[in-house]
Amino acid sequence: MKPVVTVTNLFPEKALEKLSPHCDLRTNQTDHSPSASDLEKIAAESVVMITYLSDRIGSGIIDKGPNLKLIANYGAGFNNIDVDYAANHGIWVTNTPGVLHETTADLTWAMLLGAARNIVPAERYTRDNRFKGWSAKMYLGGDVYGKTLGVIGCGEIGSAVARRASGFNMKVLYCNRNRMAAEKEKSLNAQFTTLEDLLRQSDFVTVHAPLTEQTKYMIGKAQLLMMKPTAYFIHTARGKVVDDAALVEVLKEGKIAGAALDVYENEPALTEGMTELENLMLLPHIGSASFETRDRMADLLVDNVIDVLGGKTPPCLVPGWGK
Ligand code: 8YV
Repeated sequence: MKPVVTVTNLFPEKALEKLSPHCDLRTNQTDHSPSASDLEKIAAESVVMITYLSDRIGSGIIDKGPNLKLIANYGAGFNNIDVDYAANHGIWVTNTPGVLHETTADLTWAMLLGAARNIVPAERYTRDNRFKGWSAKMYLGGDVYGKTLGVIGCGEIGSAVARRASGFNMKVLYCNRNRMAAEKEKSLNAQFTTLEDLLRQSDFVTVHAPLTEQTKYMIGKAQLLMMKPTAYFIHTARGKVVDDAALVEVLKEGKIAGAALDVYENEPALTEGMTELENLMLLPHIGSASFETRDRMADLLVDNVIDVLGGKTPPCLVPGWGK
């Protein structure tokens, strides 16, 4: 009998083809995440679960999987999984590092430029046939070139965002749990600073910290109010790093110029007031959503699954597993 591998959501065909000779492959080719009780059933029959950020894999689900060997998360983030509980039960947890940072950095820049130059409201205005003549004050935004970029969390994605700033001749500030090596700082032309200094000095603040006990709600009203009134706030990391209600308040009160979000505190639900704000761009968590990157993520994930099915330790164990 081949080991059961279950994919809980849509997965690239090519990767499914690569995986299928190695296992009894069960797929859910819909974009509906399974309910908690369906996840329990999947855990009960699977040796490997291929999961998504929308699947909450806590102790209750893990307890239902006597044969579970691997939870392979399709993404770099893995805060949806109780990693310690899985590790204590001898279950590997993997993610997909090293393959999606450039794509997520591209989206971050699209959001930054879009927020600064009112791209979404201006496009809507034009599409709605409201453009009846040029006006010198129509959709004025903020300059990007030569300004200061503040990167909160300078891992793979934050670094890729910082690297792009040289093309815009920007000063780059960053804060991180650990300071980067001098060589890396030099190559990114980035200066290490405190969160407070970064917030006070930056024209664009972009968040790339993972969601952990330490980073939960690290950006609340007090932090947002440290920002310049002309500054923009970009967030493509994980919802609960930022207090969304506080962000809505400061945007409504005009305390900062604008914001762009790809992730939400209670995803997919939006916080009240968000949709009424013209100075807030809202995207549906598409940081890694390019054809090439989703294929790369799937391919890497499948390699990890094949290794585990072959009795090997997977190469992409999540940081902190078993610590
Ligand atoms: C994925 C992400 O789309 O990698 C991450 O952490 O947020 C996105 O790239 C998501 O994880 C899919 O499960």
